[in-house]
Amino acid sequence: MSVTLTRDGNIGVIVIDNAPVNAASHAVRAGLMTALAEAAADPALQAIVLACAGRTFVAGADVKEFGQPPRQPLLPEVIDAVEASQKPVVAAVHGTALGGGFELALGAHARIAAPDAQFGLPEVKLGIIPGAGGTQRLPRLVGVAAAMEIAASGRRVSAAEAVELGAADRIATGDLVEDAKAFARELIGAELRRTGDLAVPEFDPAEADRQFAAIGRKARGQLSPARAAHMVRRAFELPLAAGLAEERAVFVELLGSEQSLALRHVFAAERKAAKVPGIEGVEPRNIEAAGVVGAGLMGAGIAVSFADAGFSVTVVERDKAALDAGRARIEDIYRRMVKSGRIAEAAMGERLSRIRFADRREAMASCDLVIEAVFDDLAVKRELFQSLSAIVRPDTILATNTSYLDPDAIASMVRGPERLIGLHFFSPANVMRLVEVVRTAKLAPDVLATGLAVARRLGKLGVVSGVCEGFIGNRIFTAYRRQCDFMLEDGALPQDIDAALEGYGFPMGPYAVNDLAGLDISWARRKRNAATRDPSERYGVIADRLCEAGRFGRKTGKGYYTYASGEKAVDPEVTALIEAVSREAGIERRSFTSSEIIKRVMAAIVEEGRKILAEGIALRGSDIDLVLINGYGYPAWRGGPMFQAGVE
Ligand code: 3H9
Repeated sequence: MSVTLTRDGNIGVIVIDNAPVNAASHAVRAGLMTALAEAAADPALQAIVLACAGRTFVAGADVKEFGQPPRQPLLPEVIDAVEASQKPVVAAVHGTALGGGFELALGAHARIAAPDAQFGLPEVKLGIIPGAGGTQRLPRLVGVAAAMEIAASGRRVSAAEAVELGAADRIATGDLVEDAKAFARELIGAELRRTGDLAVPEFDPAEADRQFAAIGRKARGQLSPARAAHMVRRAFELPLAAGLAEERAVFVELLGSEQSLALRHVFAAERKAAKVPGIEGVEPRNIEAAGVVGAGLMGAGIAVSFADAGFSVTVVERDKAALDAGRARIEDIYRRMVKSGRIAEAAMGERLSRIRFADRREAMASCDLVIEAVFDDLAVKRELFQSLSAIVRPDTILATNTSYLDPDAIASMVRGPERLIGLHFFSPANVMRLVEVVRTAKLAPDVLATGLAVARRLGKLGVVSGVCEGFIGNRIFTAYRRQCDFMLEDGALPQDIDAALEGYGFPMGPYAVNDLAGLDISWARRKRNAATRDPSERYGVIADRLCEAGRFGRKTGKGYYTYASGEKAVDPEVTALIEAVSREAGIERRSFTSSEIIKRVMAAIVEEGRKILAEGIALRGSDIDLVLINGYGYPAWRGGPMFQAGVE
């Protein structure tokens, strides 16, 4: 690690070099203080550029120091020193200026950004709020509404948006540091614009109240977003010094909170998930051309996800009609993205142009990776892969998106079974972040490494799973649903269970989710598996009864709930059906409290999780946490079921 001061005429250039992400560790903070003092004392220097070496500007405080006693100088002191400098300081931002990094840049007198730089205050995702002036300085530049949104969401802001909002001053057109020096020269002799001296612009308090309430609702039990938004608003009410002191107190309070501990576990878990024994140092294969077989709901989502990430994509369907339907589905996904403002019209055209459509499998011949997303039937998949493995190159990776079938049984049909991997996406595949990367029995290490690398390039989180029925996620979900179904028979109602889980922090309870996804798919699976079911095991029949009554969920207007009015509503018919099932089984119904429901659900999850760990299906408890959080709506701020249970 080093912080250096070099000179270019009358400009001092301070460069932070602390790989990998230039975190503001103690050494960086101390180094910055020394360099600033040296630049201040040097009469030959009239302005200062603050830049970083390597791939990014400071990406935040050093999270490894959290939980340790604080060491002087603290980051707020460093930023105060930057802001107080008598010589203009220009921050030259490339990569990601996040958290303490963004705050450091806000302390400078001007900010210039590389065109692809990004800014953000992701502290809320660690269960804390910015602790080095972010909530106090940002609203002085961009106003309360924008600052509340940025601080509460933790999202990244592009360089262009940062300039538009006023958080950055300009975008570099040439070499970033050279442009920053030129900018610094312009500021020599001019009055310094200290962010902290600016007044927070007036705002509409009623609008801010509405925004604040919406932030609280969206957080579903997570405290940090509302706390961050509140501190932004306080910037309007307090002088800078008082605002900074209050912000710091909230930061310190939250740093010691259970939620922050849990979210920091998730942060570490995400980085750990990529570290898989057996593939250390193994180079992933180069993937540029991806093929997707099947353009149903899942296939279309997968194709979009690859096109979004810059891959060239070939989509194959069995005939012209299915292909046209698939193309329409993909176009529809993009149209909705444009409509919601997530992408521009031009981006839609560009991404669509990366996708070509074909009704013959031979079109896959030049692909580096082919993923199948066809009907989940073993015979269908085995035939498909047998034929595909004769069409594609011998080094082309073949991936199945099966949810429940045995990928090893599919691999046995492939020429070169060591190249068949499971890539289990979650629906909608272009939105959901989780991909289970399924390690088949003969899988080559570099194919596994490629699976993880592709997931990462798609902007997704790859978690390695061994082969078992349902892999990590659906296997646990099945165990959890079983408990819920038993509770229905024992006395709870769907709305009780959904309310308990929503109260716990899930965005939707399991029965509301089931109605949305459709009850018929799992019904078909249960019928297929009926012959092999252990008759001595308890089996909940309510789902079957609903399906027999034609209640397949929202698409039929009724499932666990009724949607007759368009809105979800409790249906007395369902209550009667459930009570009848209990009666038939001779069960005396009793009521369940929310905490009892949660206890039973979590115990079921943890019990199945322990089995999964013992069998080596998941590498670590934290991988199971990531699957539940990113695939099933488990609230991240609780850290995950295994974290809660203390299972590593
Ligand atoms: C904060 O700033 C609080 C302040 O408001 C107040 C202070 C008083 N510290 O993610 P990657 C490591 S809170 C230490 O795989 P990428 C990471 O563990 C902080 N280490 O790379 C990994 O190490 P390893 C607010 C960190 O290219 C390596 O860097 N900031 C930190 O996919 C590579 O990481 C954030 O929350 C850190 N802050 O993504 C930003 N960050 O190789 C968190 C990363 O040993 N970071 N490491 O496993 C990120 O979002 C991403 O890492 C980043 C790079 C986008 C920067």
